Amino acid sequence: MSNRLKVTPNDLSAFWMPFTANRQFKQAPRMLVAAQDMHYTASDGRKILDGTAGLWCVNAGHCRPKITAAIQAQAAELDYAPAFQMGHPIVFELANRLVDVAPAGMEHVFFTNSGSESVDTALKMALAYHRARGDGARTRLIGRERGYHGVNFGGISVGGIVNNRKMFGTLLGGVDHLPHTHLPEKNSYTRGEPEHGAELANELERIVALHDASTIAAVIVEPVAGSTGVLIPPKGYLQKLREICTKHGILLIFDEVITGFGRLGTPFAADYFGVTPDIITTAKGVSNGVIPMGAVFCTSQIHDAFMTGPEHLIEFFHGYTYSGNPIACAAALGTLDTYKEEGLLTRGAELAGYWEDALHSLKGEPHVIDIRNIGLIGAIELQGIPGSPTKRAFQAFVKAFERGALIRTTGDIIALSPPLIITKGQINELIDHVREVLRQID
Ligand code: PXG
Ligand code: PLP
Repeated sequence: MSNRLKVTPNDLSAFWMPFTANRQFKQAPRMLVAAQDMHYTASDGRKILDGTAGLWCVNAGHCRPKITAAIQAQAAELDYAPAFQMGHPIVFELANRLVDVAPAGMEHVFFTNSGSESVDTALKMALAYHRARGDGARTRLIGRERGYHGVNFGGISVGGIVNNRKMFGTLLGGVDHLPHTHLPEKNSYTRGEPEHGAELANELERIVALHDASTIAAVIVEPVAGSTGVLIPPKGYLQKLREICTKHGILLIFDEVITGFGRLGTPFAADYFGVTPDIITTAKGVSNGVIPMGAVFCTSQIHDAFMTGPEHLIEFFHGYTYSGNPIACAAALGTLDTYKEEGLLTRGAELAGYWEDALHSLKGEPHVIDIRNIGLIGAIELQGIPGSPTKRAFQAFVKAFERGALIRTTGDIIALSPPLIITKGQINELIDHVREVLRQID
């Protein structure tokens, strides 16, 4: 261990932590100081089994040698290069490699630094696409209740999580929302895709009837809603959404920030469900979470609509200082190499059945009211403590960390999404931790 790891921060006040109960955390901090493969090391030296791939991003596991080496070599060779009106070779190489693993039809890539930026990029791309085609009245954006699309203004506007929206004013105008697809009374304890609820896609027809299709630019949904507690689409739902969008000339955006890069046992959720959107947003797994990066994929139809007018003019007035940052590109190439060598983009399919059985073995444990799973994602929904929502799940999170497992909670739902390198033995270990925790909490 390097000396740096031995230093204990003695003043935690300067860092305003994101999505954290700052005052509570700073009274009893949980610190991670190192990581390797499936495990973190806590500051007291304990090994912590990573049940969440960090924040759904470390799909290849931690500190993988190819990724580390790629970053080190790139940092010493070309650290930064301007992204506007200049290029460097590996960003082009990476774009080609990404298009190769993306669903057929996704032929161009726009780079960002996060999922939130990918979402705002995709929304702007959709609006500008219609305008470039002379269909500039298409300005409305349709999201979904309980959707999470990051924290920038576009993303929270189309998103559907109340706490992420209510403090921040009027957001973007011209946004409407589909209903969420969570039907616990009909679909509890479903393994994989639920039977009931495909008809909820028809709500898009109602929204179209209200606003008229000629005013709607795009629909954005997570194929599987992650942050809001793992809501798996009912059988046929995404196909219906696709049909309705196509019928009305509305672009369909899949936000695959979580589902992209192997989480469901296929490279993308679009592959899993056999539904091709017009735009796919990604981040997280694109670079294994190691260096911030996001990537927005689109069809040639969208890209080519911009490639008109005088050739010396900028076609899309959008981009980030760090779009395609060379070190982030190197991390992503090292990540893609690791995925390929170890078959990680499809490994989830081999483990999904085992994962499903292990998760559902928690049925009947204290507080459990539903269990959901797809690919290498699982959710265990708990009965909340009356009058104190989130408290029970948070207790589970703290207890799990004390026992040596990192789990994630949202509301009173435990969400699990381990690195795709997890073994069957480690699946048992993770589920046993959760079982013991459920038996211990109030
Ligand atoms: N879209 C989706 C579907 C996401 O899941 C974002 C956009 C935003 O990405 P960035 O990189 O800006 O955070 C996300 C991110 C959780 C959790 O535990 C989920 C996310 C981030 C942090 C925690 O549910 N999803
Ligand atoms: N704010 C200021 C003052 C800037 O100059 C820039 C970029 O040049 C930005 C914000 C945007 O930063 P980024 O490109 O990293 O998103």
